[in-house]
Amino acid sequence: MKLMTNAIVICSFILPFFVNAETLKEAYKDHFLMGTIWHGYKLGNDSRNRYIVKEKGITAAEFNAVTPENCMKPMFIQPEEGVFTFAESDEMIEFAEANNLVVVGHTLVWKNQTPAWFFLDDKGGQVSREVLIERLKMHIRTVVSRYRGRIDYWDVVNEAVAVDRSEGKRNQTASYKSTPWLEIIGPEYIEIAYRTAHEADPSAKLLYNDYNLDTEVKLDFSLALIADLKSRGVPIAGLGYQGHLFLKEPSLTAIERVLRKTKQADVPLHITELDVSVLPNAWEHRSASVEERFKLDKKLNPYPDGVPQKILAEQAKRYSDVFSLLLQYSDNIERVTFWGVWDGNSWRDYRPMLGRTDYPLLIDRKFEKKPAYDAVINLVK
Ligand code: 9MR
Repeated sequence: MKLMTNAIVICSFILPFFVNAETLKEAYKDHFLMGTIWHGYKLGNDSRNRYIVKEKGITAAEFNAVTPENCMKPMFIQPEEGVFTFAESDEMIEFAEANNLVVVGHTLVWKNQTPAWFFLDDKGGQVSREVLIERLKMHIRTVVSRYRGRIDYWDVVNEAVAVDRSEGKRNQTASYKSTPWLEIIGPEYIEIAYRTAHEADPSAKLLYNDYNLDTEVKLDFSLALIADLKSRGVPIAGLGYQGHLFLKEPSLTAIERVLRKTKQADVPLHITELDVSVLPNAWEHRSASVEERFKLDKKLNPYPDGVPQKILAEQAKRYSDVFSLLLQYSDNIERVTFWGVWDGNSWRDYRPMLGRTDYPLLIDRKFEKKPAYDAVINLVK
């Protein structure tokens, strides 16, 4: 009798876990990799992330790919010329290997989070083209060869294309983004970066990663850039569409166009930084003064103490619509990575302005699955 009671107790305790055992990576295993990020020791602006163990647990259970959120960016990995800090990246890769996660290196060449020394000479003036090319190559060679054979994909160049919207929606144009890389080296910096990364690790697949590819001129420019590089034998293996979405924008039509045109161009696609903000889009206020920000706060930060169920349901529907499209094009999609493990650690809370409370991911602030999680899993059940 006692044995039976024990069995019942054990079954009723364990069974629900088995019933709900399906995880994101298992549910999507026939379609694409499901990834998340390594937040590392950073939680917002705080460098003491008390939740890292919890984040690692969810990552190992639910995902099969991982991208470092910050620790591999130039300002962290080579803060001073010739001084490399690999400890956190090493730790992330060991964690990934122990848990069979595909590793995405992020990122080698970017405008942001690159220390000023790259672009300065010893007198504080602008560095010469030759020296900057050497620094670019040295950075890439050192970082990529350290992890040779252990990093599956690299976001080599990040966000190199800009859109000029000043002439209105109909007359947008895309061009190379103005950055010190472009100004000092010229557009060849892109080709040099891919060739150098390939030499340092011929087995790594090299991606070009950008946001707002749902803006057609930006998508077209990026695909033309990839086609041009490929035609000259530059090893580039795919396009990364970041996918920082809002509840209502961009439209599904614009998202679908990214999937369709990329497939037509025969360029494998990665969704690299997916999240769905439930807050108003505040990017136009990014340079707002503090006073202005206070005035805007309530409008731009509507759910500081909790998000209504109705909004979570809207978000679940949005995720479901987006994943339906991704499934339709899954033969050309290799990976979908979320930009965050849980709502309690998201860049959306501190960009474009500090102090908002967003709810963009599949797991909530109590580490519980949200309606959006169920919506994504239910699509493939
Ligand atoms: O999530 C990252 C955040 O912690 C950093 O402060 C920020 C700095 O610009 O970068 C965030 O990640 C970005 C990614 O590396 C590239 N695409 C846009 C992401 C969100 O800003």
